Amino acid sequence: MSSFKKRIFSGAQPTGELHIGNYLGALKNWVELQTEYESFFCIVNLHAITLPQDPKVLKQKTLDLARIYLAAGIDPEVSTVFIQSDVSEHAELAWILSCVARMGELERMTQFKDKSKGSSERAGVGLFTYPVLMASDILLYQTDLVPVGQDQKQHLELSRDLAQRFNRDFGETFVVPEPYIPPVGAKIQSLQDPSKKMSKSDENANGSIFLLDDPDTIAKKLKKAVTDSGTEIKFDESRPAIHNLLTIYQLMTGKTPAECEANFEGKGYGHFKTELAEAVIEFLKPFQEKAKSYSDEELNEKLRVGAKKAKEVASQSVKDVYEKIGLI
Ligand code: ATP
Ligand code: LTN
Repeated sequence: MSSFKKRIFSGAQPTGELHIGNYLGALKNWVELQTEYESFFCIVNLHAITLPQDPKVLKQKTLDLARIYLAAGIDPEVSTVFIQSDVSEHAELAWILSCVARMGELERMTQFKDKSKGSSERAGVGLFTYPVLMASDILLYQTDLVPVGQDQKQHLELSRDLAQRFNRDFGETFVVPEPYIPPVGAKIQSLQDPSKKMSKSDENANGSIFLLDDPDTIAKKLKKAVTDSGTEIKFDESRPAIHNLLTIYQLMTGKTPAECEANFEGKGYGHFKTELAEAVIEFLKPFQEKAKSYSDEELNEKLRVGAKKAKEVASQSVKDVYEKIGLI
């Protein structure tokens, strides 16, 4: 591992099924950045349990997410890929940072407000302190850059605030991380409601295209996708449904916005949706084949190696923190 490279860290939760929003907003950029940076990609199973999970399903989903990371193009020979709970330092630093974070700043987190459905009486404490664990993930690796979708921006700001506060109170300890939010694709919207983001936790499966959906399902979901009034197929912010579908087309084909618009000039929505479905199916085909090719044993072995590498870095940070705050 070269020590000249800056670091990136990111993660996804092993809950639900990954959709093309997760891919276009996050994973695609992880893959693109992995050689330029020293990279750590984590499966954040401790974050997953901030909402109820079936233990057997969680275990399987954790391995399935590793499969998705690799199929998307993350190369475990280049990047460190691991499971969060295999590196106990994540939970250790989270406790320390929870003594640095303030109730007020956590109360302002919009994800907590959404996921607790406005009722803090019944919400788990872990759901409330979720962003502190996320800060721990990031700060442990002295991360420079965190590639995430738009929805994680507020959490990233909290991570920066906690790093700065800790550095101010105890002396230079943490790198203050920067978010990397892609200019296009940071917020892919639901196919059924373009005012909401495409989400794993949406009850309506027609709103999302999952990375492992078969061609028929993809074509059906796109056929049912809502459109706007008007007929032109153009990038127009005031027509969010078509804008969203065109963004997906743009990112899946690698065409420029002008090429995308030219491609559909004078064509109707039906034609556009068929061509979009073909592009998505074509794009996902090699990915789906690759995902099937890894055995559980192979994945477990790669994750074991990843955890070992991650722990070497994380344990240094925890030691430093313990010294700074007077625990050792
Ligand atoms: P949910 O989709 O249920 O809200 P999540 O955001 O908790 O799930 P994660 O698996 O933790 O999902 O997210 C992985 C990454 O995908 C994060 O960087 C997140 O910002 C990004 N992401 C999630 N939804 C979208 C979306 N609709 N468009 C772009 N990026 C997204
Ligand atoms: N909260 C993130 C997942 C996550 C993460 C991280 C992302 C947990 N720890 C550290 C980047 C860096 C989400 O996407 N829901």
